[in-house]
Amino acid sequence: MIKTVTLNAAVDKTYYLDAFLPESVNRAAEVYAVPGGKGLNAARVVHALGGRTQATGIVGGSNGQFIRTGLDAAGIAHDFAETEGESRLCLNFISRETNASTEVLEPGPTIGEAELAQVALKVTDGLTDSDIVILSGSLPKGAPAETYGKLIALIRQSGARAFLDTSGAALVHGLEATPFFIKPNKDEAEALLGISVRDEHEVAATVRHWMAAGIACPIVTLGASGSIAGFGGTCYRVHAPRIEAVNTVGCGDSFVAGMAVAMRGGMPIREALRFATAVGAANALTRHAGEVYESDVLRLTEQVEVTELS
Ligand code: TA6
Repeated sequence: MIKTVTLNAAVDKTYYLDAFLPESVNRAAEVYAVPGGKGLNAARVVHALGGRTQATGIVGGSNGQFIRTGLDAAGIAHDFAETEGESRLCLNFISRETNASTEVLEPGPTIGEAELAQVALKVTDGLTDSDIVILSGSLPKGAPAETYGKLIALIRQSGARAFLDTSGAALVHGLEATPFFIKPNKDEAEALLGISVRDEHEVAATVRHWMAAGIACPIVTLGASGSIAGFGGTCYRVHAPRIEAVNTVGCGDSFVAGMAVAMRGGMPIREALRFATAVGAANALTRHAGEVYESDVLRLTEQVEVTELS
């Protein structure tokens, strides 16, 4: 089982416009609304890749009901803690003229200790040492910065592997619980370590630092050019395939989902990195966040290069 935890779940609305002009009336040519938030994007991708998944986290109000209904329609199992507030909208405006994407993310509802206690029970319910739990996205208002750290400690007690995809203070405190997998980008890595990282060798040094600290699979993402990953004491340079992106929102979430599916399936690390990188790139070829086609993944996997860094 691959569980996903989205503590600040959203309705993701994507607007395609001929052009996106600030200080003007913009009329959308196309509008899409799907259950969103990084964890739910990851759940959709795990499901699309044939993985067994369950989405949990916190939802509320009519947007929360939309999220539940949307996951039911997609055939994705879910078990959320309910909050009184309204789950947020995350808006993405895409200009057809330039393909530029502008996101506006609402803060979402303020949650309390009761919701956090409820979601902790749902996260650990039935967990075994073969399971993976993906904890993704920003923390909602009211959730202490230590929230992910506490959940990771509970996950580790069950023997399952925790994949953490967040930023800022939530990542700093989450790291203290030694998750199995992290994927900060270069800026987040610099902020975490309080250093400036000039070249790939210095990025690799940060990956080695986190492996030495007990993170089994730390990855620093480098945007369109790929990533530098660590596993089993070895560092790898991963080169992403070149693609014509349609909508890049959700690529990071899809990459995490790909890594979880690969590692849950026992794929060797080089293959897992190629597969997950292809999944992230495949997400950019579709119009919606958290949407991939297996045919794209298979084709793109052949185009991903993984080399060992000495
Ligand atoms: O990564 C894309 C995305 O999941 C969007 O779909 C939107 O839901 C946003 O990120 C939420 O980000 P946050 O960090 O606030 O959880």
